[in-house]
Amino acid sequence: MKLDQNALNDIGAIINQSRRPLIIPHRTPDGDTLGAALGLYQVLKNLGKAPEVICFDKPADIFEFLPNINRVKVGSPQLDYDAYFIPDAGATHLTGFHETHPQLFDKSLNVINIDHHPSNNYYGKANLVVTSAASATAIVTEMLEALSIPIDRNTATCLLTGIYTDTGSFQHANTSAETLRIAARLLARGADLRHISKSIFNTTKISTMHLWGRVLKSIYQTPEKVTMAVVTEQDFKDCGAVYDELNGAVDYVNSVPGSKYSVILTERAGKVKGSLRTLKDEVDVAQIAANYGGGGHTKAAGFTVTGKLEKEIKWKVVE
Ligand SMILES: [Mn+2]
Repeated sequence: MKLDQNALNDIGAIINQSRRPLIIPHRTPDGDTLGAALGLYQVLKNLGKAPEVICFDKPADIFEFLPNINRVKVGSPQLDYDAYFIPDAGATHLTGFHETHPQLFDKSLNVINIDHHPSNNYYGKANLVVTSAASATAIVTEMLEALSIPIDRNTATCLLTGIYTDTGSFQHANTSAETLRIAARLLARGADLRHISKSIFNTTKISTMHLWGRVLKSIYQTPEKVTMAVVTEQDFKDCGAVYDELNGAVDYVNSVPGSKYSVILTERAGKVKGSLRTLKDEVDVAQIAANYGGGGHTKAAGFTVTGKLEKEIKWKVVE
């Protein structure tokens, strides 16, 4: 992975002079942003600093195994820290603080933007954006190595969690030889892969299973070979499930044979969200999502539009 040397120098300098850094994972935090945030938390603490982690949303229960997860505070930060790490936020609004805390994004503060999304607009004072990286945690790993900051066992578990979740347990197209080499180095430093895989992929709540049942039942394929699934607000209510519990269902929808790409449409508070995935080399779902004002990666993208879902039943006459 090619890391920008100027960005590395700036980040090294900011870390050196910082005593009280804040780490901000993106909202509805996933394994990558949390793994990066808590990995950074651990190394900064090991360096004798007093780091804090503040997130717009509460982390989902499946991340309870992550070292120091109880350090993640939910709320709105004061801007009196001397450094700010924002990992895995491909756009400023994904932090949840773009309107309330515009100073975070006008380069007046020591903001370190570490990300792998092509949509990233370099909003930080220092920007470590590597779009070829499988995850923000992979970039953090290489950054710490380049800065000669030791990675201990807890940090390794946090960082490997992000690589594990963003690659769909090393199954997605972003799993390169480099990704596996980075994962191997984290394993060598004591990362607990068994614990990660058990916590993330072999633990499913009943409400989640019920929700996935609704998703799977709704699957259909269009004549253009687009596999669709739909989840309404009522489905979430009926199952007692929250939005995060949808994670993972999209991979089932994407596994239908002959599918060009797959879309899950979900309804939430007057908005319809589309999650797009594809296993086809020649299909770029980021481009398709862009038609609806969204974006993302070539193999995994999304969009949000205002509206609600309405069922359309087609009738025909048969002899
Ligand atoms: Mn990520």
